Amino acid sequence: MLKRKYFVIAIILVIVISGGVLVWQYQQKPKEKPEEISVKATTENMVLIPAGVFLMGRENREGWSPMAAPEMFNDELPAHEVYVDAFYIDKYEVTNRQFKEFVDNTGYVTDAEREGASEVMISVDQATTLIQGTDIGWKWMEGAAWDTPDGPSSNISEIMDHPVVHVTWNDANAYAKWAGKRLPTEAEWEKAARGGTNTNWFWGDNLDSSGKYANIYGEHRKDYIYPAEVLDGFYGIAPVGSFQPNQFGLYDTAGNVFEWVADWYQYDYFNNSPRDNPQGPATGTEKVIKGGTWHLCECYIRPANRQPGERNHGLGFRLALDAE
Ligand SMILES: [Ca+2]
Ligand SMILES: [Ca+2]
Repeated sequence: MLKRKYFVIAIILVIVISGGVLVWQYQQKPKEKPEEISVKATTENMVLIPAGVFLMGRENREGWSPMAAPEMFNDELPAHEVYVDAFYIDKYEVTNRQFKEFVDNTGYVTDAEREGASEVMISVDQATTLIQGTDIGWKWMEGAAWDTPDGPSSNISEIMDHPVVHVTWNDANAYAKWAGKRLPTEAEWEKAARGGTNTNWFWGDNLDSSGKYANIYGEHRKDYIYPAEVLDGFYGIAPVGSFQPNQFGLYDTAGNVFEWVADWYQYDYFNNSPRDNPQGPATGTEKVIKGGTWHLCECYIRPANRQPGERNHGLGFRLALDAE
């Protein structure tokens, strides 16, 4: 009888212990990774920029700064030779339509939406910080975000082909990962924007007929009237591809909206940057933006121009992809 009792206890123990082991094993099993939501990267509407060297930064050339003192832009110095591998880059700035597809597919919430506000460019009577010499200025506005770019009562239904704005570097990077691409490095971006030239702008050393190529703020300038051939005809952001492209077939590398690149910003980075495929400083606090924007002057739309960025009404991005 006693033997049988021990046998039953032993069986129960075995059952309990194996049950416990099974539960433990289940708990140890790595949680299944949520499926990465990403679209297949294609090179549609991208241009292949061949490998090779170019002159990065600003040479000492006349003609580029009727609106600003050159010393404001000394982070563009010295001009130096840089080699970059071949890469693809978008012909156009990423549009509201494209960004909406990303948001619709992923449920992504931008930093401006999470924080509830962004910096809007608005007529001077409503602005808190004026853009000198113009009829426009900044206002930190609650409810402004990528899909409400002029504030909470606005929407993007009529401007789906405009570049997306009010996006942070992190927002742009999240979009890039979803698209299976990446932000261009600063060197890649500048090489692409230069279109094979060393001149102040991709069309030459003087403003000349810049209204054909670039959306800047001539329409808002009040204390200086630009020549008619510099005026571009757009008071705000233009649909992407509204102007003549550069020599590589890229649109809006000069103006329309500033564009995020991958690199951290460092004022004197060109003093010690590597020659081959520079990736920017290893660390930093702000990322670089390139190409100028619709609410600033021509100084900012030179390919050499570089500055740290913060999300606002005049800042978007385009993407790059490694060439095989
Ligand atoms: Ca304009
Ligand atoms: Ca641009």
